[in-house]
Amino acid sequence: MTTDLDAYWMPFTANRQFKKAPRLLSKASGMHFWTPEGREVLDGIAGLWCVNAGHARPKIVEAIRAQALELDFAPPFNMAHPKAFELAERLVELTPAGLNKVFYTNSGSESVDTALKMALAYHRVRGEGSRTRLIGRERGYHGVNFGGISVGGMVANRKMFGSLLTGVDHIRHTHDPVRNAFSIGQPQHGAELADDLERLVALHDASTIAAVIVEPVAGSTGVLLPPQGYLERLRAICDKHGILLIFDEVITGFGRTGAPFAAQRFGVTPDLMTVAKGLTNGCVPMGAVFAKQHVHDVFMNGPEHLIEFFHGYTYSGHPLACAAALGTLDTYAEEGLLTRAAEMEAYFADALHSLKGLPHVIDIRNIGLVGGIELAPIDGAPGKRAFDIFLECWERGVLIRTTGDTVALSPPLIIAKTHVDQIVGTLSDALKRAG
Ligand code: PXG
Repeated sequence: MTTDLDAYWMPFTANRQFKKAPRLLSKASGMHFWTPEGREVLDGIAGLWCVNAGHARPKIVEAIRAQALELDFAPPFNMAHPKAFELAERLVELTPAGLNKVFYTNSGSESVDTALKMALAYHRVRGEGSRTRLIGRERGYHGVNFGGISVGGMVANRKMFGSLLTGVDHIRHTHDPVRNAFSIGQPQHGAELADDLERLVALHDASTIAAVIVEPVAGSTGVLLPPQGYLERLRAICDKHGILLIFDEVITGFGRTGAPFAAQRFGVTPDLMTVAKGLTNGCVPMGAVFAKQHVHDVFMNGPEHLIEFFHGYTYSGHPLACAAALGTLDTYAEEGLLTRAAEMEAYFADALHSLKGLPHVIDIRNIGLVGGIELAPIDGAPGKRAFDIFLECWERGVLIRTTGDTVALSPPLIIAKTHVDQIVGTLSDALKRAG
């Protein structure tokens, strides 16, 4: 057992607070984690929105083990290994129509920066090099690399890091608790917020804009759903002005909203789509960008012996990641997990919305197997109320996640109704005790 916690500088963690009272996880299986002391903890957040098939699934474990023995690494530039192609073919069977080219990365952040670079290069190779502007959205989260924080909309992730990318602007976020609080599923009001893109077109001119990136459902910034008609309108405005639409599906991909991808759930297809997390069930780091055929094809016009896109990572399409992803896709398919959230949605929604009326609950949001419960902040201590609830749930054996004063839930898609009851029951007790 590790005793010295000093050397490890932890990511996105209050290091000093954590090290005074560490929360360690040392084992996992199915819906559960265990602490080193052997305490069982129900996983209400699929690790970190990634372990969609539950923990330690045999097909995935075996695929990784066998791959490590057979081929540990193959260079991805000018060389390849068979599973990278096999996986790509399998993936494009699942994606929305037309998104049939796959570029591999190692994380969501890398997927986002890859997609942004693809969008810029796409316009340039087709002779519209003036389209250099990237548009994000307030309250967006697109990982932590420079491209992602530039188009992202979380001030804490941006303010420390200088001038970021130049030529970036943001459309308004869609969170509107005054009109939409306690909506079940997609809120009714706010499709017109997509028109904010027209405002930016009027300001900058479409000829300067390369792409717009949004999360179909924003996760990290508090589970914000697209108002009915909003994504359709954004798609139409992008089409009208020749702007590429990028969906960041790092959280929503692989079954989270009840369809393989949120693009299918909402019936709106982007030009580029970023994924990570559920691609390998969180077992081996991997991300990907899916591109529409026409985006890919404009790159394929130069001399055949030249590299078409000067981009890639040493670990793009790593053999262990490809094997893990293939094992993951098998598990998803055998157990119908990519549509299971749709079957569980009504039960999950009823359970969540039963928390309405408990102390401090000011909004509840849900779609598929994603839930957000927003609490009124403590005066002068934003985030503290939700964090106290998180600690209380942890003590009572349920792992939840908080962002600001919103509790976020995103359980593994294998969840049973009894687990839903346990999560919501524990939250309910914690909320009542928080009084
Ligand atoms: N895009 C989106 C939409 C994400 O949610 C990333 C990109 C970056 O992925 P990587 O693999 O580089 O971390 C994410 C990551 C939370 C939470 O608590 C969510 C994420 C990461 C950490 C915490 O909601 N999402």
